[in-house]
Amino acid sequence: MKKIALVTGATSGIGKATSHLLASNGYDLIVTGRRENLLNDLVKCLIVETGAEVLPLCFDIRDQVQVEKAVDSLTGKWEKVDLLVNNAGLAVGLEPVQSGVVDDWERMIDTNVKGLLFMSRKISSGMVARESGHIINLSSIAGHEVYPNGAAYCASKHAVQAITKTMRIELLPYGVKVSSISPGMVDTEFSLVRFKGDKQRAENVYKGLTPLYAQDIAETILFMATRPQHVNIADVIIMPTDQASARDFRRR
Ligand code: NDP
Ligand code: 8X3
Repeated sequence: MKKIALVTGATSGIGKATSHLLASNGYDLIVTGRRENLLNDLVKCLIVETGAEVLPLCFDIRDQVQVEKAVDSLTGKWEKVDLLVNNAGLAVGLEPVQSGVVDDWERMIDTNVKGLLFMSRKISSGMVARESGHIINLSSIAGHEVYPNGAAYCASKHAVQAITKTMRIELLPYGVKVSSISPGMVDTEFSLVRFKGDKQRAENVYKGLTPLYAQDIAETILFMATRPQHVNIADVIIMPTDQASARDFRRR
């Protein structure tokens, strides 16, 4: 029987590329996001291109009621999620704390931390009962380092690291793997979202250097997900060659 993967934030960027790669490599998929049109387009494309079975779940991960309703709607084989990729997340704004926008902080913390917890809570309970499964959390270089104007985002990704490490201990008795992947700069809709639709500012982030692409992260996630049962890749820090830290870049 094919394994089931659930990828949050599959409408764009890393989640979309990961969904394509998992579907091409023997997984049936549950894909989630808020933008229903993009989700439906993705489902059609995945079915045609890969022959995988694909189920869309459209909801806002910040809303616990929506998360519970969506996961509770799963029946039959879809209830048995083998791989959860906790990918949905975002940065909003780039401001020092003294002039930070509280709504931006709330969006980041509610999505990156609480949303990831809501999903993990619902999906890991089945993994515990079945004594099998794998959770891969999208962390960031910002989960290991900090940079000015990024307090709330860095805090949210440090929280992802803490949740990952805690869950790895909690799920140890049940043989459930918990991993994180911590990318540096990846060219997705991330910067467009961070700068609230300012295309020029978003493009400047990647100017003069070669960033990572979503496919690079998807390939690493597939590798992590397909190790033998006795191997758990705990965390992967993956950077563009043109980036040495959260603050050091080689631009030409
Ligand atoms: P994108 O903006 O391209 O994709 C983000 C995805 O998250 C979208 O599918 C979006 O779907 C989903 N999402 C955001 N908010 C919500 C919400 N409230 N409810 C449900 N889904 C939501 O960014 P990336 O692909 O780059 O980001 C994916 C992950 O990778 C994030 O966790 C990010 O922090 C992390 N990351 C990104 C890096 C980068 O440089 N790009 C580097 C390191 C980590 P929709 O809008 O349809 O809801
Ligand atoms: C995204 C990478 O450096 O913008 O997580 O925080 S960074």
